[in-house]
Formats: sequence, C-alpha cells, structure tokens
Amino acid sequence: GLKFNNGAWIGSRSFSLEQLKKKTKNQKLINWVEEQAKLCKPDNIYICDGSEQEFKKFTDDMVKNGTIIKLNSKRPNSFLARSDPSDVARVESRTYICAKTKEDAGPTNNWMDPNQMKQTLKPLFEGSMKGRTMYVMPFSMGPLGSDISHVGVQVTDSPFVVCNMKIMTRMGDAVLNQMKENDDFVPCLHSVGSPLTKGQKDSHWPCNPNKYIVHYPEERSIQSFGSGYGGNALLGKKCFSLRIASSMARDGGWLAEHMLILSLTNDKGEKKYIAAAFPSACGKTNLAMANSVLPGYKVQVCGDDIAWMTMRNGQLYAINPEFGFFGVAPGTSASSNPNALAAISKNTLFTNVALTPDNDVWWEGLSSPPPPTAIDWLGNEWHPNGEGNNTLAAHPNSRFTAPLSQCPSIDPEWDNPKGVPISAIIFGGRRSSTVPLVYQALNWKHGVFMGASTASELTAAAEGTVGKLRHDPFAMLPFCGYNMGDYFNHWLSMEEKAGSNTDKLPKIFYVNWFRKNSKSGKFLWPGFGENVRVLKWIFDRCDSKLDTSDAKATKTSIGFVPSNNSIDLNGLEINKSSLKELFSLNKSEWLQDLKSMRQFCHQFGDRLPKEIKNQMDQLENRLNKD
Ligand code: GTP
Ligand code: SPV
Ligand code: MN
Repeated sequence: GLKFNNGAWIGSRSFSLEQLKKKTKNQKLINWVEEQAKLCKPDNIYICDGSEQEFKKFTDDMVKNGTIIKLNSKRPNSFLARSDPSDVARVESRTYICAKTKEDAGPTNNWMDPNQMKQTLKPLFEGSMKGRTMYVMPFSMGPLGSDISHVGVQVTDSPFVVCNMKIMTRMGDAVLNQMKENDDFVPCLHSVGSPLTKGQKDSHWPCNPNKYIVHYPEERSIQSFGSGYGGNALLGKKCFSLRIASSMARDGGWLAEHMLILSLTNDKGEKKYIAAAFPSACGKTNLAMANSVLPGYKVQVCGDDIAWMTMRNGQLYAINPEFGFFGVAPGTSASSNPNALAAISKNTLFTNVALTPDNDVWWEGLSSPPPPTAIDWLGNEWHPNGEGNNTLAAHPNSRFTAPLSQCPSIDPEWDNPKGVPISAIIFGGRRSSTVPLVYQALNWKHGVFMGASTASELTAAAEGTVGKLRHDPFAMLPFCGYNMGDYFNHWLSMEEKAGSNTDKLPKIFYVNWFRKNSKSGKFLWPGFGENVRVLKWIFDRCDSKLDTSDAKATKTSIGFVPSNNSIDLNGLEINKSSLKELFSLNKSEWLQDLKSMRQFCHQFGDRLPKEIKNQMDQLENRLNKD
C-alpha cells in the first residue's frame, strides 16, 4: 500500500531503479525507464527476469484477482482470459506511422506529425499507471547472439501482457545480461490506459476506448495506449518485428516480412526451406504446421507469422524473430491441425475461447458435437442449439499463445542464430476465382510484381463487403512502416544485392487454396495437409532452370503453371472437372485484375517503381497476345 505522494512514490520508484542499475550499466535504458515512470506514475516498478517462477507468480496473482482462469490439470500451467468485448483484435484505424513527413509514411498508412502525436499522447500517458505496477521487459526478437536479431525494451502495466511476452519473445535477464553499455534498443511504451484510484476495484480486462498504436520509424520507438490485446499490446510482434523492423530493414538492406518459415523434406531426405506471405486469416499458421499426406515427405515449422531475412553471398537466410505461436483458435482441430493441438497441450494462454464445465477450453471447429454447455467468451452460459441462441461460443479472433518449442513438428534449425537458407518464397490470398492453385514467377522482377499484386477477398469477420477484393501487397498492407512504393523498390533492389549470384535468389510462387467451384461455391481444393502436394511441386521447381518449360512446368502469360500430371495427386480423390477449373486461366478475369491493380497503384504516384509499371504493361501484352 504505497500512497501516491511524491516522497513515498519517488522512494519506491528509485528503489526499483536501483534494481535495474544493478542489472545493467546501459544508461540510455536506465534514463528511458525513469522517464516513462515519471510520465505514467506507477505505484511500483518491477524488472522482469523472464523466469518460470515469475510466470507462476504472475499467473497465480491473476487467478486470485479474477483476471484469468486456471484450466484443469490435464492442460498443465494453462489459463483462459476473457477480454473486454470492445478489445478483441488489432485496430488498424487507430494505428499510425508517424514518420517525419506524410509522404514517408505513404498513402496506405495513417499519419500524424511525430511531435503533434507526442503532444496528443502525453496527457493520455500522464498518470496512466497510477495504482498499478510498471513492468520492465527487455526482450530479443530472434535468437540471442544472432547478427539478424534486435533487442527491444517494453514497459507495460499489464501482467497478462508480460506473461504473453514471455511466451512470444526471448524475454528477461538473459537479454539484459548480453546488452552492452552503449547498445541500442527499441523503446516500447505500453499502457492499458486505465489508472486506479485508491481502493478502486480493478476490471478483469482494463483498457481504454481511446486507443493509439503509434510508431516513430526514424526514431525507432513505439507508443501503445488503451488496448491489452495481441498485436496492439505485445509490441515485439507486429509493431516492432514488422512496422519498425521494415524501416530498419530498408536502411540495412534486409527484409522484415509477414511470412511463415517451413522446411520440406522429400522422400530422398533432401530438405529445402520455404517462406510464405498470406494476409491475416489466410492460412500461414496452418501451412507452417501442415501434416504431410505424401509418404516420405515431411513439413517442419520454423515460424508461422514473421520472417527476418538477410543476404549472405547472394543466399537469403531467414530467422523467425518470435519464440511462440499466437494462433487463431477457431477451426483448429485434431484433423485440420494436429500439430497445433499438441503445441497447446500445456503452458498455454488462451484468450476469448469458451470454457467447458470441466474447466477446459472449446471453440467452434474443435470437436463435433459441441459440448452440451459451456461459458462463452463473454462469460455467459452457452448452449449449442439453445433457444434463441445463435451466438458463437468463442470469438472468431480468439487466440492461443504457446511456446514454439512445444510443436511436435518444430524444425531442428528453428533457433539457429545463422537462420535457414530460403529456396522459395510464396505469396497467396483468398481468391474464389481467377488465380490458379499455383504458378511461378518468370524471374525476380516478375516475382516482386506478384508479391505487390497480392490480394485477398474480405471474409465475414472483417468490415466491408464479403467477397470484395482487398489489395494487400506482400500481405504487408497493415504492417509496412514506410511508403509502400519505396517498399516495392526495396524488394526489387535485392536482385542487385545478389550480384552475380542471382541463381541463388529464392524462386517466387503464388498459391491459392481458396478457389471455388463457380456453380456450387464449394472449395475446389481440399487444402491443409493436402497442400504438401503443391509444396512438392515448388520444391522440384527450385532445382529446374527458370527460363524454360519442361515436364514439370509450362510457360503461360501469367508465369509458369504445372504441366499436366506434374502435381502429385496420388491417393487424392478429386474429379477431372475440379482439377481443370482449379488451373483454368480466364483472360478477361486477369485483365480485370490488372485494371484493379493499376487503380490501386495510382495512389503511390512517382513513388511507384517504374519496374512495377513495366511488369503491369508486360503482363497486359502477354495476356492480349494469347
Ligand atoms: P493470422 O494469424 O491472423 O495472420 O492468420 P493465418 O494466416 O495464420 O491463418 P490461419 O492458419 O490461422 O488460418 C485462417 C483460416 O483459414 C482458418 O479458418 C483456417 O481453417 C483456414 N485455412 C487455413 N488453411 C486452409 C486451406 O488450406 N484451405 C482452406 N479451405 N482453409 C484454410
Ligand atoms: C494478425 O491480425 O495478423 C495477427 C494477430 O496475427 S495480431 O498479433 O493481433 O496482429
Ligand atoms: Mn497465424
């Protein structure tokens, strides 16, 4: 019980800063933490060590005060949190890239002048941690000691965020110990924006309706206010590893991408690494954890959301900067994704899923039939077909937070500080028509154009008209920390970076698991574990000469498509007409797509690289010659 008066509060604060000073000599860090404490005025400061005991203490405390619920002992050390119903996902409309100029943020990002933004946020952060503890978390994105990794320090007033960060990043003393006196770090300020007055009872999920998720790319810092959820609050993830890191990567000549990393081992024991970018809710986690249906073939996972890639002698190497999975729960089942179910069998935090009577978790798609009764994500009693009850038990964006190391299909190299060599890069989205199951770029420039033209149809879960096409270049639209026209240019520049080693550059592909029968509206391709058939074709194409058609691939106006019978369909029941529709190319649909792409690109003005325009013109010429 510390009274909030200067003497007592300063006393407690300086005591905690003494603890920090014992652990580090990095004066920039000490000063920054002190400044945040002066601004937010927490009752206490706590320096996180990242240990299991600390995790246990915080989860014990949160169970005691009703913030989270302990699940039954069949799922050891696992907990359920229910968010405020208004705080359930990333808030793109409240997310800002505060570059010095609006042009540098680009037309696809919200922007405000950085000084004006700081003035706007100052009164919000002022005293925002009163009645709470400020937790200080040093964290590393990427393995400690890797030349691709970067360090951040997040302060937060949410112990639930601390527990999530412990799973999602390498966090605590180990990071602080290897930080040198003058080392830089990305400062990340986070507050749920809900100070407590003396004696006031806390809410189970404190947050503030006035949310700001703010990035300063030149300064390389982050301020997040008002939300306790996922990408808004776990600042190492989308905020640092994509928005800030993409800006660092442009300056440093590397890539920070919204990509999974997997390995495919073939029946001869040869292994290749593949990275793939799909927009949110388009299948990254599921592909990364795929259970191969092809005998002798094995898929293993390095990462399911983010890849940092650097070039060494023309060869692109990737690390997953994360340490855990933050995966969508609904739809995850023993048949669709057994590896995910194994990964979440212990030491897992669940947010916004349903609670069964025996204190375990449930969500739509986990099992059939559903449990006869449950407590839904809002905390209300729920029955599957209850009278007048047509609501979901779990929120559609409910998630699990689980350690990567618990996935049975984890790749042995997932933690290698050198990274893994990438042979292929895949782009994709949800396209009910037009785009075939798979095709391959003609060359690097064409591949960059394919990444830039990535688009996906809106699902019922997102705002907007269902089925409407949303352009999402490289699946980075909400995550690019600078002008997207410049970002396309950065991707193009990788070819020069490879120098005379362009043959070592990854081959580029585009996939579409979501094409539908135009009459029945049903998916033409079974997806999930069956996707390994497409990965096998991609694997083999990596060893073929790029510029020629062969038994595996045929050159068309859009790129290389699989030659007849070159996709291994052994053991798959799929009828001839489905297969035909899956690969059909409709010239007028492609010209329509191209028109839409031109309209989308218009906003970049002269920041659009000439080469992207060239690629659009060339595609149009090729289509019109057909
Ligand atoms: P974020 O974590 O939000 O970035 O999503 P993600 O890209 O990791 O997507 P995830 O793997 O969680 O899958 C999203 C949805 O797509 C789920 O409902 C899956 O069931 C569905 N899905 C994933 N792979 C396939 C597939 O191959 N075919 C079909 N039809 N659906 C799929
Ligand atoms: C996404 O929305 O793309 C996610 C979830 O992966 S979050 O981490 O909240 O951004
Ligand atoms: Mn995912």
